[in-house]
Amino acid sequence: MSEYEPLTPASLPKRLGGLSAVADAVGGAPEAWSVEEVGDGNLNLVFIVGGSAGSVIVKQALPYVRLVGDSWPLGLQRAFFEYNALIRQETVDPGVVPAVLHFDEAQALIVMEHLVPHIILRNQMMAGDRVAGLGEGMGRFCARTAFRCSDLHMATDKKKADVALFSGNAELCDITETLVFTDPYFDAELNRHTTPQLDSLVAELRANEALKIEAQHLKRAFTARAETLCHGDLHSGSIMVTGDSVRIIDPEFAFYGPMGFDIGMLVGNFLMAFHATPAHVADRAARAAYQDWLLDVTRTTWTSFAAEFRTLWERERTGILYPRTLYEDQGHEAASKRACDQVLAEIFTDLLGFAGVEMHRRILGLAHIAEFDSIEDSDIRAPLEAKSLRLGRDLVLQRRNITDIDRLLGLARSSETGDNI
Ligand code: SR1
Ligand code: MG
Repeated sequence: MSEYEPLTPASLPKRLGGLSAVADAVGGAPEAWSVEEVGDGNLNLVFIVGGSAGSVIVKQALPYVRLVGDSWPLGLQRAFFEYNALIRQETVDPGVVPAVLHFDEAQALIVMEHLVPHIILRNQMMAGDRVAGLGEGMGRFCARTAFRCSDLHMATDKKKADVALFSGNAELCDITETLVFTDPYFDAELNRHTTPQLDSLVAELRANEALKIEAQHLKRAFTARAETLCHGDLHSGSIMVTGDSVRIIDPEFAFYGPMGFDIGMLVGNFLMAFHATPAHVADRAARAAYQDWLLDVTRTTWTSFAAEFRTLWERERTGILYPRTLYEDQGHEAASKRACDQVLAEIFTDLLGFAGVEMHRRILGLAHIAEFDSIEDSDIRAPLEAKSLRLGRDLVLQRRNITDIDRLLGLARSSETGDNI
């Protein structure tokens, strides 16, 4: 195989059956393999391939945006960036991402571990089911990738080479730059929202000049601050879980960006799940308990991030930034801790802003989330979406004044009261 050709369930066994990495993991004769296309994301083909020994996932990029169709062409190189992100994430936080079994750049395909019996976190949350260790695991992953892929830890030549490599993922960055930071704030062609119920709130947000300025400040951080390797699309559809296991998938949007980007997107998704819960958990007491749990996960995600980041700051600060020669080696341990606190405070501020724009784009832009879109009755959906829109606005505008996680959770709780659009 050299010239790119999309796989089909019928062609896959013949085309991949000769690869030992695949054949050994699947087992049996390729003609006997079961192949199912299960891609429900916005961009790619995803196949589950099963045989006598087990199963694997085959993910292949399509030359267009699947969500929109071939009217939106998209390069195939994202598979290369996803592969490169996966192998780095495996190094900095082993066991969290699926193992890569085979990568074919020309076919834009990755064969990887099939995570069984994991399901997408978004579906788990819509069912009102908990995941033990979710906040701890996600905070740790975000801290490890943020720290270990940055100038706090890496040799600067290697870090700069990675900045150069991932700067090639320009097409996918362009999607985020457009769909997250710009389109929600004007009447862009691909936008959609719950109408007519949200029309006046949407008009109010788009008329908010301060909000548009802040959204562009955040976009400038996204484009200019090549601090660390970000997953790039860390929402609840990029996380697979069981009741007590957390795995992270789909880093095709990987890029070098601000340390608060991934954790901010993630927190935005937890807060939207919090607002959507009344539509998915019928029993009043169970609903309140589940919303408490979501806020607890939000808290733990941040506290676990901060704790891990502090540990890495003490133990693994081997890069060019805040060198020990300036602090610990001079007996200035307190200054080193102060510097770490200041970096964490800056990350927290960014987190709030990125959470806010994520909440806006999932309600106003092209790519929505199932928590809201699956609510068929728009009179039920709209007030819940309005809560996320308002909280998102407050996070973007007030982020420099929201200095700790308790204040964020307090704002989330007060955004939950009242049913007005
Ligand atoms: C056109 S792609 C739309 C969205 O899907 C991906 O999962 C990213 O979130 C992107 O913004
Ligand atoms: Mg994805």
